[in-house]
Amino acid sequence: MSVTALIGLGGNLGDVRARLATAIDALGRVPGVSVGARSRFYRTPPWGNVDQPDFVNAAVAIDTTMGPHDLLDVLLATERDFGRVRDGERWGPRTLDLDLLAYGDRTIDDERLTVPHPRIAERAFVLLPLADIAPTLTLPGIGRVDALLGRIDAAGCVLLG
Ligand code: PH2
Ligand code: MG
Ligand code: MG
Repeated sequence: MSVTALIGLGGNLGDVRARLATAIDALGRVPGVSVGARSRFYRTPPWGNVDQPDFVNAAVAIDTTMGPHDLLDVLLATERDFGRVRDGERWGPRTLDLDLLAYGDRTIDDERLTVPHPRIAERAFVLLPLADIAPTLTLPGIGRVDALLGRIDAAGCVLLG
């Protein structure tokens, strides 16, 4: 049985766009993971801590036979493989961030994982790429991607050609 999971990708240190593309390829080589739809890439203003470089963000759909927590472990390991250092600074600069946005239609809330990602509805940098790959998806407890995107200000986010 495989489940479609949605992963949000981002980063703002170094050549992020190339790194995100390489990270997507690396995810596709993980046993039990196959990469489906990929969004375009967006340059987005930093959210949270605004005193840092712009981000590049994207999203991918994967089909996976892995459970959500094993998948989280894969995402964290992939972040480390691509130079991510967790220094405790919340919302600070990073080489690669891989967020599990949704896991099928499941809602999960435990000490390791909150799915769907709790701040999706506020974040153009998540919703814009998500709308490329799953505009009509309803995120359980949150809403439909295209409707959510219609409610927030995505000005300042730029599609990268
Ligand atoms: N990620 C954050 C904090 N702020 N801002 C943008 N534009 N894009 C991000 O991916 C991002 C952010 C924490 O994960
Ligand atoms: Mg994040
Ligand atoms: Mg993260």
